[in-house]
Amino acid sequence: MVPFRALDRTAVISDIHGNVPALEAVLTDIERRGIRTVYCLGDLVGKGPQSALAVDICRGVCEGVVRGNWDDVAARPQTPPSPTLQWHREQLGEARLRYLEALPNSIDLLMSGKRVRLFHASPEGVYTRVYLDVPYERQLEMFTNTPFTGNCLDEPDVVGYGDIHVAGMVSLYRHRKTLFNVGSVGNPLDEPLATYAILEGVVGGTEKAPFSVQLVRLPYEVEDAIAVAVEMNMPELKPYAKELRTAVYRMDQGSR
Ligand SMILES: [Mn+2]
Repeated sequence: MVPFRALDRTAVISDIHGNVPALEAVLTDIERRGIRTVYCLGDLVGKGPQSALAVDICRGVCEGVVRGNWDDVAARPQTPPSPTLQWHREQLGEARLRYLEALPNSIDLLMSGKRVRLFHASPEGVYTRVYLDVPYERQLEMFTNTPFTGNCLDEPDVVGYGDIHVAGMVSLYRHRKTLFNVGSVGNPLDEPLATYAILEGVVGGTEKAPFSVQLVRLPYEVEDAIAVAVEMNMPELKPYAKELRTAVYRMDQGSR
């Protein structure tokens, strides 16, 4: 039998969107499993009521955080100003907005000899959305090096991302690549459960060793999260509450 080094586990969370009850449920679950390294793939803020607290918690807990589209949009003043965005910006305050603006685009790790890349939406930028069930060639483009990801020597073997709020995994076996989406902690649009991923392997290791991706979905107090939004008189409360309860995107509510 080949002796392997002990395996490390890394949690990858994303799309918290100011939902602190969901974030706390996920962080408790991570801690209970004895996992100490957490990365966050962006969209800490917006949509939900507690953006400021979500930023402060993630900043304290996460080894690395990348910028999402909501983080990017919240960081700049709008012309003309959107009242909803303005509400979230006021909760955050100037120092947190500057923190969000300065977040990196992507993070590269080496795990069990595999190059793992983590970003929010796609290698094109935070605003280019790619669903998991796009054609094979489009899935493959998620592995390209671009000015946004930084032009590293090698393309990644594994890509993990957030943005779509739908967790899942695709094997691009013809190219020996794995694409996974970690889902959303605070605004899931697949099942009304807080979702995140766990990577297991030898961190920094170039040797061949086991590598796995696990998707975790866990119940949390959805009604507590809605109650916080009610208490804070958050704008766009109704569609938010319905999304949390049903995990159906507000634009699709009529058709599903
Ligand atoms: Mn998002």
